[in-house]
Amino acid sequence: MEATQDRVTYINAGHTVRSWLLTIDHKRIALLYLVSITFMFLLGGMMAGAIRLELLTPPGDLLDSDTYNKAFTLHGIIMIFFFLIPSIPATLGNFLVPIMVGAKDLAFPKINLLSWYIYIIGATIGIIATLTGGLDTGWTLYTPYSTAFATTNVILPATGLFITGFSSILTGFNFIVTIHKMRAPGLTWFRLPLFVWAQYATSLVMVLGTPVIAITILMVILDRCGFGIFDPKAGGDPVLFQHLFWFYSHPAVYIMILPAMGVISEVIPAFTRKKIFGYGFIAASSLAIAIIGFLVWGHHLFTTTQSMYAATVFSVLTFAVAIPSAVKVFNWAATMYKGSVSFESPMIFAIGFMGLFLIGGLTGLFLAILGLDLHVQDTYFVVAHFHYIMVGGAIMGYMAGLHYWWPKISGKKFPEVPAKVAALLIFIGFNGTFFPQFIAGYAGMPRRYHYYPPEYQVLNVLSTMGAGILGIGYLMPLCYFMWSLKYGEDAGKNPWGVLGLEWTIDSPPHPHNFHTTPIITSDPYDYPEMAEALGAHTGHAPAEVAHV
Ligand code: HEM
Ligand SMILES: [Cu+2]
Repeated sequence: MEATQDRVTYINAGHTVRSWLLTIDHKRIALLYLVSITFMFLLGGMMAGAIRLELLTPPGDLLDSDTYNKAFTLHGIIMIFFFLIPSIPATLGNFLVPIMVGAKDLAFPKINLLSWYIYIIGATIGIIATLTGGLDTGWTLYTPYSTAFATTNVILPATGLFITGFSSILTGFNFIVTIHKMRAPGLTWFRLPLFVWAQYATSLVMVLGTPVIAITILMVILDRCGFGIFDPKAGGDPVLFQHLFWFYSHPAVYIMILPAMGVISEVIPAFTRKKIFGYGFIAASSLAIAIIGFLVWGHHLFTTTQSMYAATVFSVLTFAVAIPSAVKVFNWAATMYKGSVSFESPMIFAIGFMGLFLIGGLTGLFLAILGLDLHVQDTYFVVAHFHYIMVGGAIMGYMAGLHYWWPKISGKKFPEVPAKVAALLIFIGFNGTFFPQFIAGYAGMPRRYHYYPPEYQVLNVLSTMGAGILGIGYLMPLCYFMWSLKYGEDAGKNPWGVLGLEWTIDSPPHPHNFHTTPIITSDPYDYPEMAEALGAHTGHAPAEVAHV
């Protein structure tokens, strides 16, 4: 094998800061995003830490109420808009979609760079807004609070969000065109890796949903200037805002979870050495989620002026959208059934994803029951539910993907033992943080208060302890990934011995990915065929057989 130092890779192709800031290589742009969103994750994590410390004791002793409001608002905004929405698509998606379709780059490399700059401009405005007074409306920016009552600066952060939305739209648009037009010869739609299908479905939601939130935010800005769209004093309707907000923000949940599902669909067959069970169903369920996801926003308005009949329809549709998710979980489990499962770190994260996402999904069904929602709406039950989806699900998937593809991205292996420890700490810390919140919420503890009756303290102490463990778990990968860059062994083309076009090229890849355009002659996940080719004794493919 050629040593990494001797050949041109996308990393050593240029050394100047300029060569990074003006790059149009999708792999370099993926790294620019990786660094930026990691910074935002740390920032949002610090806010979470402040919230948890405040909630350690019943009285509001650490943060006063105004500061507390700002802390959870900024935590939510940073984690959702500046970390989780871009996370998998902008890093792993940017890196892998062109490689997985056998192309040199995305369809519009310059637009890809533009979308990073737009993200940076939006995030910078968001940070300036934080430093100049913050925002206290909750990440949901509900009217009339955000329009008529908030004393903080709403217009500046709203402008930041408005701008950031365009980055999402451009990335989605780039992926859609790439997947339609740039597939290598022989790579038919039903030979695409499921990660690409998931990115495709996500991109549809990004392109169709994001303009709605952009316009809604613009309307909030206008209302603050006295327009009267949402402000009842001026003849507006505050509930209209909730409809528009959730028309985007429910689908946005799928922007966060679909890419993670795509990662899991790659990792499970890889470490089970089996063909994925029900390829067509998994691909179709991504599209079904993207489409039905647009029809359920009313489940956030069960306790508003929405009519009983509308609420019933939204309840039924919410149950319906759970079906394609369940199809996926079933198919992953069926893939593992009787497979030769091995427990490398990406697989541990993936199995963690399955368990946590299942709890998140099932508690979502509790919330879709009209009577039950009256009881738990705006309590910690809801906070626990969405963290099971977004952190237990989406971030766990992101972690699985980062670990799985890190050797490809960096060309280096990371140490397995600390990675397994991190996966376990994250799993334990996560459940420690958020499981008690189901109980506290069900017992009536409302969200967004910094002051609570003493009977909830035990559960809150458990939750804060869990958060400490979780925090350590999240910091560990940062350390061993950095360590691996300097001290890690060379990964070679295919360190896991798995199938997939990305594992046939160098690690880290050449700036053009492929030396010759690949020609695809078989289906993805053909592990049985691979085992046959190897005489069925190891089940692990050397790099040469890892064709698609
Ligand atoms: C990517 C990761 C995360 C996302 C996307 C996320 C998202 C959110 C959102 C949307 C809220 C609601 C804010 C609001 O009520 O306006 C929230 C609240 C909260 N989050 Fe997170 N969060 C993440 C990670 C964490 C972590 C790691 C912790 C704990 C260590 C945490 C602890 C909390 C707490 C305590 C609240 C306060 C809820 C309240 O008072 O209403 N979050 N989070
Ligand atoms: Cu929803």
